[in-house]
Amino acid sequence: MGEGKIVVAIDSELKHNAVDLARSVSDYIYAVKVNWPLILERGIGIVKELSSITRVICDLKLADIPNTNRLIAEKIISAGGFAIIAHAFCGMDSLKAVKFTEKVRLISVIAMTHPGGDEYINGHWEKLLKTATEAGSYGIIAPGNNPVILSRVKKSAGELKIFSPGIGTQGGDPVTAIKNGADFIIVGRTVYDSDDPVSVVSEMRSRIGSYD
Ligand code: O7E
Repeated sequence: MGEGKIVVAIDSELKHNAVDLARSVSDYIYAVKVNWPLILERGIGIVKELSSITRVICDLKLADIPNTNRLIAEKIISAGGFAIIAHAFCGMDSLKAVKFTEKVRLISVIAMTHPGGDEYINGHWEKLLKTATEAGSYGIIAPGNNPVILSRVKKSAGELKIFSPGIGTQGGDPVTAIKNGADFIIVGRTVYDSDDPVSVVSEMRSRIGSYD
């Protein structure tokens, strides 16, 4: 398995087949993240396929009642997912239902990267962080393109791993995000829309190399 701080979000196969892409960049990355577009296209089997290449973070953005969250989480774990992303705003019981066994690595969303994030969720990150922590999260999602929130989250996050999207296309810079507290940066379009994903990822890895 590769190490480092880069998580590649594979949200589209318009340019590159997901399995080929994961294989080509696997030495430079920590994990791939799969979201609804890829799972709807390929089915849950893609999680198993990619798991033979690298860690697979399953970003289903679970945001439901506990029973439904747990049913989905069970499917993801049996498919071989490394971690599951869920929204913290549904509350403690819903998050705990995702972490139904010690085997689950739960990553909870506490703040977001897009402008709409400022309308609701980003004003509540402190409370959401508390819920995420008490639910037994392994990590949290905090915006890599928002230095103010990210650096505040870092000061309060304790042992939780911080995964930060918003790098590249959404304006965040990899090195700045890491300096502000990201343990891992999540990068999508900048990689999967590129003609040469290996160069993009290897250059990013060498830029952040001293922080690895
Ligand atoms: O902008 P890109 O193309 O680099 O893709 C970013 C990826 O991170 C994409 O899969 C998107 O769904 C995800 N993401 C955000 O962009 N912003 C957020 O606030 C949160 C996530 C994310 O992964 O959260 C998990 C819920």
